[in-house]
Amino acid sequence: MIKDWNSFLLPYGVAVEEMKVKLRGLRKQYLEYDSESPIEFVTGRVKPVDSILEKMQRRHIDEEHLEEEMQDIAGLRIVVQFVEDIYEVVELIRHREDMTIVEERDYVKYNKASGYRSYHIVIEYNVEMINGPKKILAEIQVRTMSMNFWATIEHSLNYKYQGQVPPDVAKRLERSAEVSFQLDQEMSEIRSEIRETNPRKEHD
Ligand code: 0O2
Ligand code: 0O2
Repeated sequence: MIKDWNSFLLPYGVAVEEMKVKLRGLRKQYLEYDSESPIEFVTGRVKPVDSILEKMQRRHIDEEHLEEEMQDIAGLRIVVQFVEDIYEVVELIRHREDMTIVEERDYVKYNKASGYRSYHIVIEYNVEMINGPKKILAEIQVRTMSMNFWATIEHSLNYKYQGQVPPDVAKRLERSAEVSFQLDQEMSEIRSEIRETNPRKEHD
């Protein structure tokens, strides 16, 4: 029985704060070298205890295996402009020495039945605590602004209906996910056409 959730969650909180700074640093670097950044913004959170308990029950995870089996206690989200930027950001993370990718789920190419799209990366991250180093797992979700718009609304509707979204609403959400993805593709096409007619130095 985890009696002291605060101390259990402490390394996750430290990790989320550190990773937010590091990932926001990527945006700063892009803007330093170019006038635009594929990364729009980065958010992060430690999963609230009630959500952890609910997920433990739903996924039959016991406390001894919580650290290995619940990969999103520490969650980071990177919101980018274009679909191609998702893969660029994933490659940036892959080459970092302070984050080790242990699992990847490409829900961009292979969307979920709900219509959900995002690229999920599970990483191992080392946190230096006062009593020594501690390795934790964290989930990074990389998605476009359009995917984020859809997921945020779908998430709140799910919450409102307590997971029991009426079938007609679910169908409309599924269709709107497709429309939203078409918008992403159209934006990418517009950008590449603009770049062809008006090439910038970096893309020559
Ligand atoms: P809710 O509405 O219940 O989800 P900052 O001051 O900007 O440094 P802050 O305010 O601590 O940081 O948090 P941040 O990074 O702006 O964003 C926190 C919110 O982003 C959370 O809201 C989450 O909704 C969302 N979020 C960010 N990353 C993730 C993630 O990886 N997974 C999930 N599920 N959500 C994420 P709240 O506050 O938890 O409220
Ligand atoms: P939160 O913090 O409320 O967002 P599972 O929870 O079993 O479905 P698994 O296998 O642990 O998922 O990991 P997965 O599917 O890679 O990622 C789960 C997280 O992705 C969810 O967190 C959501 O943040 C997001 N997600 C996955 N599917 C959907 C979806 O259909 N709609 C929306 N809006 N988000 C989705 P949690 O655990 O739900 O927690």
